[in-house]
Amino acid sequence: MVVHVNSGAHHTGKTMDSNQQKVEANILLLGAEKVGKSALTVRFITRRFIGEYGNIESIYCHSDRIDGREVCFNIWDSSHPQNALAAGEITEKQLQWADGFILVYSICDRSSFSVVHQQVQHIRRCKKTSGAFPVVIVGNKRDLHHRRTVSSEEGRLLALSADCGFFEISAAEAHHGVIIVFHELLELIREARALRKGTAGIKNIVRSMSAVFGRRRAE
Ligand SMILES: Nc1nc2c(ncn2[C@@H]2O[C@H](COP(=O)(O)OP(=O)(O)OP(=O)(O)O)[C@@H](O)[C@H]2O)c(=O)[nH]1
Ligand SMILES: [Mg+2]
Repeated sequence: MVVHVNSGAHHTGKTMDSNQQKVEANILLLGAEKVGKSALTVRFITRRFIGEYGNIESIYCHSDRIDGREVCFNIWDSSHPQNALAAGEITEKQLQWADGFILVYSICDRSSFSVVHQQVQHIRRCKKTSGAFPVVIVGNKRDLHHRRTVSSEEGRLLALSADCGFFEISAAEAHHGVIIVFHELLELIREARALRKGTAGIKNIVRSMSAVFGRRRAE
């Protein structure tokens, strides 16, 4: 079950991304169990770290003003499937819903890094998301660096090889790193939209040109 929660002003307008208009972004948080998906989400929305979050799957709507523009974040804080065989699995519904992904692992939990590895491969294989589809990989629990089992280099290398953003943060320790993660993903989403728009524009020009020249040749 997915619970919908509103935070701040609620928006029902459709997604727009031209000057001074409202921007809406659907962000899906994925990753293994207990890596801090809910901690990141709650930190971003409330600026607080409350310690325990349960494992309720929710979609939060959170409004913000960034560079004078109104932004509505729809954040799906997913729960990881209990079934080990389904580890790394992303449902069709999630793929269709999301504009961008935050893939979270814990730097002290090697198996959670493997899950992110599988998830990033799954996303890159998917038809809808092939090409410039925004993903940010997050190594969480940086405050527990004395228990680290995944090096920063491994995380950075995975992100580089899959064309993703990468950050190591501590949702427990600081609010700032979490904000940067969400804002970076928003930026990538906006770039991807602009790219798709540009490609669509070029396709239309080519279509009209071939219609004109095709007709002339036939005359
Ligand atoms: N030390 C430390 N603990 C953290 C950090 N982020 C989350 N935790 C703790 O890790 C545990 C799991 O955090 P959650 O946010 O519930 O993790 P989750 O990925 O949402 O877990 P599920 O929804 O059950 O899959 C909790 O005890 C948190 O307090 C962090 O940055 N540092
Ligand atoms: Mg959770």
